[in-house]
Amino acid sequence: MAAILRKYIVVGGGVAGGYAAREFVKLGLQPGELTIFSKEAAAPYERPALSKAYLFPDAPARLPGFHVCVGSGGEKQLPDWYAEKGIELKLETEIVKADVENKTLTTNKGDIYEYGTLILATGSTFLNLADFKTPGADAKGIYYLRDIGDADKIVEAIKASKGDEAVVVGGGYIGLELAACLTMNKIKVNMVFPEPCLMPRLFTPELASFYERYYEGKGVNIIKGTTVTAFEKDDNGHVSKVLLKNGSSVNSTFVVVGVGARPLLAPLKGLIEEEKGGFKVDASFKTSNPNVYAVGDIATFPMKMYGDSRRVEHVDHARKSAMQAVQAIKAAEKGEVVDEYDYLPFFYSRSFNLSWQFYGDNVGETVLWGRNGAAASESKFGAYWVKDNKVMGAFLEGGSPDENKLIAKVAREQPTVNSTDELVSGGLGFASKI
Ligand code: FAD
Ligand code: NAD
Ligand code: ISD
Repeated sequence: MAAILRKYIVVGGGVAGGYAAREFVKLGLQPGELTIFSKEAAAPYERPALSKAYLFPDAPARLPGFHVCVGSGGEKQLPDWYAEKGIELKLETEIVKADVENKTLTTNKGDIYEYGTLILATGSTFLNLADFKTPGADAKGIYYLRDIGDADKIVEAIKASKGDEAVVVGGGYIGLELAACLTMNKIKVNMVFPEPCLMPRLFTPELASFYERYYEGKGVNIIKGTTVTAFEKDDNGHVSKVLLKNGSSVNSTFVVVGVGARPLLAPLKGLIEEEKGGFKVDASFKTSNPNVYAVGDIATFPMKMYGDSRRVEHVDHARKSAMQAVQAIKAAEKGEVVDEYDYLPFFYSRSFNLSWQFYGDNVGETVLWGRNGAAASESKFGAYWVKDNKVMGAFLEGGSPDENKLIAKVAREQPTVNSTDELVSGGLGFASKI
């Protein structure tokens, strides 16, 4: 079969795929030059909405409301947008085979495409408790969340729940956001995670104590320091009880699991150099193969600010890395080079009436401001991370857009501090002087 030739191919129609399309259009794209393949049935959308407004009991977000690029204030790219720009958007089409010598890709439908330049944007998938061989992990009533299909199943389970308690497994992003959404839907939530505090990859115990108390105040039962050892099923194969390592158990017919993600490297795995679990790329997101770029969750890129290399599973980086790769590709065609990617890490979450943002690197000593010890208060508070007298990271709960910009500036500029007292007393005022 003759291969279908395309100047550019993007594999993955998620956040990075959608932002790459916009950047190609912005920089000049001829009809027929670009094909985007996505396993999903929906055109690229802002994935963060799935663990937030999509699950709200009132006026939930639904497509086409959150197609990219609305999450960053851009135009909403409906399927017609791709057609109007002459972009072939092949939905429900998986790339199952790649040949980097001949620059070809094979779809699950048997079509063969040949690319000039390939951008890989395949994202991640959730870790499944069945992979850890947790007994009963195949029971009905256990949900995971990555895409719209998963979110729809959770919406149906919320509708069908009849006063039973739910268990949320994991104290990371999915755990935090799903515990809040289920509670908003009047479902009693038990949250189980192995660490001593919530969101351990970012929060210190002191910082976490605020969120833990807030969640408990909303009725969430937090069970820390233990894991699920097994799920019991009823005669219909539906989960009925969650057994924990600490010897206790929770009767529950509704379980949501968020125990981390794994980057999807297939079908290029083994054909391109890897580093730290992702495809190794340079500062323009070019992989070890000069015709192949990798962006978003799957890319391990040079973190210029910190002199190391990292893989980042967050939306801001997915958007920016996609734009950087397309700019680099277009520049190379003119014999030019783009500035190196110089990423300032940015993580955020929203749940209940809470909204926090973090910028920079969470290394060194954490200095909390705006709260007296562990006394829970809904007033504004934050934290700075200080290493070798430099402020490396900044966190703010409840900040306005302008205030969040201030803490981003601190993390970017890494000001020197002589004493942490000035951070505690200055709080946000310290940031406003930078
Ligand atoms: P994705 O957006 O996952 O897109 C990858 C796409 O590629 C998918 O459509 C997938 O089906 C497709 N694909 C994979 N393999 C193939 C193949 N072989 N052929 C064809 N198509 C393929 N980050 C934040 O910073 N803030 C948040 O609030 C936030 N909320 C989130 C909420 C949820 C529920 C989830 C799951 C993630 C959230 N994230 C958030 C993380 C963020 O969404 C991801 O980091 C981001 O989507 C990564 O973009 P990506 O394009 O690399 O991957
Ligand atoms: P995560 O890495 O944020 O959290 C995983 C959590 O799982 C850990 O904190 C730990 O508490 C828990 N855990 C690990 N092993 C466990 C076990 N055996 N039993 C019980 N708990 C266990 O991952 P996630 O929350 O699953 O999120 C998945 C992906 O989605 C990530 O890429 C994340 O960045 C992304 N996401 C991001 C946001 C956001 O940025 N606001 C929101 C939702 C999802
Ligand atoms: O970045 C985001 C985010 O947190 C969302 O919920 O993008 C989405 C959009 O705002 C949805 O419209």
